[in-house]
Amino acid sequence: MEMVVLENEPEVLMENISNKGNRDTSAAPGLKLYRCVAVSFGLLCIIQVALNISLRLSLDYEAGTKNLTEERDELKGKLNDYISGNEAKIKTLTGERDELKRRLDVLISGNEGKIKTLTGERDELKRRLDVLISGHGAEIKTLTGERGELRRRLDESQSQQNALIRERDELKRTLNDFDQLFQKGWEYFHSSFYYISSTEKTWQESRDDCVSRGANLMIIDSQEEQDFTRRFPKRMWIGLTDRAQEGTWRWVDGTLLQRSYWYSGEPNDEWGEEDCAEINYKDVENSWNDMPCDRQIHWICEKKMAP
Ligand SMILES: [Ca+2]
Ligand SMILES: [Ca+2]
Ligand SMILES: [Ca+2]
Repeated sequence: MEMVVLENEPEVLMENISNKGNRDTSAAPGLKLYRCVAVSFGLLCIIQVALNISLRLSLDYEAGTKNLTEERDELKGKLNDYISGNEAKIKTLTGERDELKRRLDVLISGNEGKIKTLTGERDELKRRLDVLISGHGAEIKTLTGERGELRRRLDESQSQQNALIRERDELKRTLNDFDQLFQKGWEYFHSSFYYISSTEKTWQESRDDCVSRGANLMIIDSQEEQDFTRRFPKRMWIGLTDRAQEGTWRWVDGTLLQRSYWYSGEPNDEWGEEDCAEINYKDVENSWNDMPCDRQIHWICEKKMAP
């Protein structure tokens, strides 16, 4: 319809132009017609180009729209697929979760029962253990006491044994000493050994000899010892002297003379200096005499042994 209208327009236009030409100029009718035809053809060409452009644009628009629609639909389909896929997945996962939850509940309830049982068993064991421990505690206490007593007795026995060993060793030594002394001609009497010399020396030399034998000159401190000296028919030095202070008789161990056995009239300090004592008068109980210390006679040593 538009084209029809447009096709009629050149005639109107030409008429208008013709009219205008008539007003502007006074040219020939043939030229006017030619102009009209040319103008009309030009307009027709312009209109045709415009129509072609419009048609092209229309076709492009339709194609673009179609493409966009298709793309949209495709995307929509994909989106739906994606959603439906995810929904299925979520559904599956939800199902699996519910199943797991159910199994977990079952498991928990099963474990609760088990835990309850185990707790009961544990408590029972603990109770029995306590009983056992307390029972053993008493037993241990008793055993500890017995062990302590046994240890004490063992220690006692050990110390007794040690004492016996010491005693045995001491006896062995004593026995050995006895044997040695007997072999060297010593006499044993009342817990002492006595050595009676076969040679003669001064009082000091005699004393030194006794010391060299592990003894000293005899100290007479009992009636029995005094009687013992009478067995040997010799003049013998004994360990008594007043050299340090005249008239004050001391034994060689430093003790003062208490009980004495001087012969009648002795000590007389005869010759001005008689400061050493000897056994002289063997035929009587009181047999002592003071005599100058440098005289040489026999001597008697005494070695006290453990009683
Ligand atoms: Ca003595
Ligand atoms: Ca004297
Ligand atoms: Ca005298």
